[in-house]
Formats: sequence, structure tokens, C-alpha cells
Amino acid sequence: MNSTINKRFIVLVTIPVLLAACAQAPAAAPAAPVEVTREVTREVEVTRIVEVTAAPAAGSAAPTPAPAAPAAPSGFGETLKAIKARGKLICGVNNQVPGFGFVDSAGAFSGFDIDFCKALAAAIFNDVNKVEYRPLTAEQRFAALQSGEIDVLIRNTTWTLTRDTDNGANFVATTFYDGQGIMVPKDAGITKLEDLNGATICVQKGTTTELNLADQMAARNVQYTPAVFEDANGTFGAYAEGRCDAVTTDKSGLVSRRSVLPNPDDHVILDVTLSKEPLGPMVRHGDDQWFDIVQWTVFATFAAEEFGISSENVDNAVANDTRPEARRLLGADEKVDLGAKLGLSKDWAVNLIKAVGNYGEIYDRNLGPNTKTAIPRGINNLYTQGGLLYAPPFR
Ligand SMILES: N[C@@H](CCC(=O)N[C@@H](CS)C(=O)NCC(=O)O)C(=O)O
Repeated sequence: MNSTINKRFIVLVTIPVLLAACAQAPAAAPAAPVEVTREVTREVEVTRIVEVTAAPAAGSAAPTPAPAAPAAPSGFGETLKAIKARGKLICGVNNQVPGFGFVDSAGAFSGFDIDFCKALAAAIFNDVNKVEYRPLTAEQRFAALQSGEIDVLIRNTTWTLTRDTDNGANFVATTFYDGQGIMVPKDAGITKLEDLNGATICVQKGTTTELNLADQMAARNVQYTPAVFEDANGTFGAYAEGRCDAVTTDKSGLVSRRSVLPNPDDHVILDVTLSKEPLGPMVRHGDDQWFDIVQWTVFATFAAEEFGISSENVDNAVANDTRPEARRLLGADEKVDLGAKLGLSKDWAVNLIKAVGNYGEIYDRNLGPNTKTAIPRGINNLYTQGGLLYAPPFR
């Protein structure tokens, strides 16, 4: 490695080859065409195996059209105005991660992230159906937000400084505190990152995952070959075929995608966490009203749980709850209209709580113990329960 190379200088040599590098590829599995790119940066030299043609996602919606130009107006109040004029919210989502953002063969979207799109539609229109879901890969998502193709990005996206600045957008809150993990076949005898020396690791393009893996392996001086794919179906499909020794992404993504592997019990998620991955919605720079609407919609779900207000008892709470802050949240205070401050109706929070429930209900519906994607709440609990979820005052 040449330490004098300028930090920003990257050499890319592209050699089209077949996926011969994955020594474990079973003979029956047709290898996807790939290209190998060699990147030389100041810190690391990595050989990447990049799938050229990602396998079409079963049941996935049509490919996302190229971002529309020019960018949608994003000055104060413009986003809500545009959403109301078109009669629906456009939410950028995932369609390949069950429990978070997934589309079934009938075209119905579901998941934890999807429920926050619905919460917004309920806050704006009092109608969860007034949402168009726009499936986006990791690589497409920021351009789609910047160009105005979508109003909000709610797609297991990690909050980082660079994404808050260079992408012309802002994260509004963390809805799921995650960390990156590694999954391996149970019988491989791998228990720690050092056991992956010489391994091929499946990873998705355009993610923090790719970057953290490089950081963590370099810190341990572990040599590995990343096999890089466009989407989750490509990444986990290659892993399922034995074309990689391990697969890495957010632990939530691992739990989710393990649930749809042919034999989920044959795979283990290692007891290591490579990074912090705070996931949450993102909006374009320029429209602070819209930022506030998305942020306080998330906070309303936290606060409702804290107040014990649910989709089941919200009507009763509107009529009978005497706690001043709960009354302000529910638009039941005669003197204060918090909804109006956001450009919404006085009962905006009641409508969203009725439609999708409080944070705990959203969590349990998608990630609770009775789901295939069960994940213990852990730090995704209210601060009153030892977790990190904390809504500022509704005042
Ligand atoms: N949180 C990370 C990773 C998010 C990510 O894209 N994960 C993959 C692997 S589970 C995914 O959701 N893929 C679905 C797709 O692109 O269709 C990030 O924001 O970069």
C-alpha cells in the first residue's frame, strides 16, 4: 500500500470474470456474471467482487424510474402542500426485508418502516391508504430523495454525518437502534471475525455495511474478499447458494433475511457487533415544516406508548385522560392546538395512533415475539424501560 497516495485518489481496474472466486459455489448453482474491481485507497487495498446483473426480486415491484428532474420544491411548507395537492404521500421504502419493508406477491407492503409511512399518511390525511410506496435499493435511495421522487425515505437507513450533509437531506429521529452483524452457516465453526481470515463475505453495495466491514477487518488485520451485490435478494441468494462464507448487514436485516432462508436454523448470527446503526426516516433539506411533521410523528408514537395510549384505548383517552401533556398530544386541550403548529389538524396524533398504534404496537406487530422476525426490544425500548426512546415534551 502506498501511503503517499492522495486520500481521495481511487484506482478502479475492472476485469469481467465469472464468480470463480467463490470456491464454495455448488456446481448446480449458475454463477452470476460479475466484475472484479480493485480499489486502491490510502488506507486499504480491497478486491471487490461485484455482481453486474442483480437477480430480479421475486414479487418485487417494477424498477424505480430514474429520478425526476428538476428537483421538487423543498422550501418551507412546500412538501406538505405538494403531498396534499397530489392526494398521497410518496414513501421511499425497502421491499426485500420482511419485518421492516417487504412487498408480498399481491403487491401489499408491510413492515416496521412501512408503518411509519402509514403513520404519516394518517397524520396528514387520516387515511393510511394514501401512500404510494416506492421500492429503492440502497444505492438508489439518496438520489430519489434529493430529486423529489419521494417525500420521505423510510428504509432501514443509518444516520451518519456524511448522509446528513452530502446527500442534501436530514435524518429526523432514530426509530430503530441497530448494529451490524455477521451471519455464518452453523456448522462452519466460525465464532469471531478472526475466523473469517481468507473468507468471501457477501455484502450489499451502497451501504454503511460495506464500509464498516472494511474498517473492522483492517483493524484486526483479517484478509477477506467482499462479494458485493445490488440488493438483498442478490446478497442473501448468493449466501444461500454457498457462494460466500458469511453475509453481513444490520442485525435486524440478518434476522429478517434468515427467516426466509431455506433452513433458518442452519445459520447463526455471531455474537459480535461491528458498528452502531441508528435507523430512521430522512427528509430533504429545505423544508423545516416537513422535517417537523416527520419528526413529531415519530415522537407521537413514542409519547403514546409512554402515556399508555394505544390504538385500542385512544378514543377513551381523548374523552377521559386528564393528564395535561396527554391532552395536548391528543388535541383534547381547549387552549392549545399543537397540530396547527405543524400545519396539520388538531387530532393528527389521534388519527395516527388509531391507524398504526403507539411505538410498542408497531414494534410488536412487525418484530414482536409472535412474528417470524422476532427481535427482543433491547435498547429499542422507552427510556423509562431502560431503552433509548425518548420524546421531547408535547407542549
Ligand atoms: N443500514 C445500512 C444498510 C441498509 C441496507 O440497505 N441493507 C440491505 C441488506 S438487508 C437492504 O436492506 N437491502 C434491501 C434492498 O436493497 O432491496 C445502511 O443504511 O446503509
